[in-house]
Amino acid sequence: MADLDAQDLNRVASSAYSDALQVIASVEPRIAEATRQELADQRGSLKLIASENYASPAVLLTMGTWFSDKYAEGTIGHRFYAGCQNVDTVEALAAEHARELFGAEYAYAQPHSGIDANLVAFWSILAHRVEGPWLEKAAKKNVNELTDADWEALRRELGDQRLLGMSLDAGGHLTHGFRPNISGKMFHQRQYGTDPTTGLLDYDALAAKAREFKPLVLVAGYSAYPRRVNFAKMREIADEVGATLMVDMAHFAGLVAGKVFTGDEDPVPHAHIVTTTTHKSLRGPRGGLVLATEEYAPSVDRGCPMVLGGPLSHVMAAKAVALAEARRPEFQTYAQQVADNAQSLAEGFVKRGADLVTGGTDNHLVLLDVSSFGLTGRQAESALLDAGVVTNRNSVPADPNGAWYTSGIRLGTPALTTRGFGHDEFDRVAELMVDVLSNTQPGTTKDGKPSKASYVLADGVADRVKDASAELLDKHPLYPGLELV
Ligand code: DSN
Repeated sequence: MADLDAQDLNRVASSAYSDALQVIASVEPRIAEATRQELADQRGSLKLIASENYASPAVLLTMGTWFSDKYAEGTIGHRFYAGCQNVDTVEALAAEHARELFGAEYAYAQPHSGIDANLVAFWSILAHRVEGPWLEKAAKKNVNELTDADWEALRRELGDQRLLGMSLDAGGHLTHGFRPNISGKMFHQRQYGTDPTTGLLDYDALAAKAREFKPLVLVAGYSAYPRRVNFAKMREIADEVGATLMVDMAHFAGLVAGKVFTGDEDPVPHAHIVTTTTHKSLRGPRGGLVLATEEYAPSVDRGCPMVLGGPLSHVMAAKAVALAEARRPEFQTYAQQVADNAQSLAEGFVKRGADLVTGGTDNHLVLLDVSSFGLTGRQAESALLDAGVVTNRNSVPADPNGAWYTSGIRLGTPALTTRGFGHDEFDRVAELMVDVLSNTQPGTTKDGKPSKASYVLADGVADRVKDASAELLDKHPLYPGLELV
């Protein structure tokens, strides 16, 4: 198998998937049919969701096994269940690949998702910085030895800690201290934003806020900020105020793995703890991962039982496969192409007069402000979908339309780059999107009032764009050679 090229692998995967779908159909044919349809839909649309990708058949097939049936709470070699020797192998390999790929001192492959990874990180920081010293002072080995009164006092102290993270509308994530999210409730939180004129991070303003607020945790990283971050500066700010620097690199982990982000832009040498998902630009299975320095490793290793239950062993196996793929030289070529393609996409919009947050990009995503087309993000997202362009609406900084309707459309290049799209194709994608948006008018409610949701897409545009997209997609098939029978 190791000698098969991608085309041959897809051909071999054809029989695996075709047979698997027959097995599924023997129990619930509608699920088999939906699975076939999902492949057809993904093949036939321009996927520009910045957080999505197409994992390889090797990664996908790894998830469909009997590892799914095994409980394995605990850590490698120290499980609460018997018979975990193969799960130990899998988890150790996932951690080894992650450490080698990212140059991390320690890796923890158990989190099921990004929010799980972030919760593990938060509680590891609290355990290391608050609970540990508290127990030491009380000369206790663990919390079970505390009196009820001491336990209550420790709980109050754990609940009295501060977190500073990037605000959602500036491009941060829900889990970076957004008040409705658990991260905004378990910590006293403050948020930093971007410069209102440039849309860029203002490190001086951030440092001033950190000095005033003195957080225990400074969170860096983003879901919708189209620029690189200087993590060396972030670490300086964290050190000055005594904060732990946690970086959530879920969106750009592929660019770190692929050595596009190096030096000050690589979070791993600068942060105390780095979290990520494995399915976005990293192109693995849906899941989470935590990297840490030796100092934080023992507390991260307590992710289960601190935050997590049984790990998803089948997904950890797929993480190991995806991380092994990301260690290959061709992944670096892919990652560079992701960043180059984002530039092409941004330039394609700018030269056609569209308005981009920060004026461009230097990572994998572009944030298009659709208010210049007279549309909300919701209207733009829907009109684009009618034309076979899959995006997601997103707030822009200080968004007048709020987080539901929004004024932005977030676009990313990881998925279509996996299909083989390059500079010219992304320029054409920008052209097609501008065609849709400039031919869409805001609609009205049933009472004739202006609506933020309804829209009117001019006749013929959806078909015109779908035909043009089909030409691009046909030249770059998804899973070429994979045919279901
Ligand atoms: N839902 C992910 C994204 O789209 O960025 C983050 O959680």
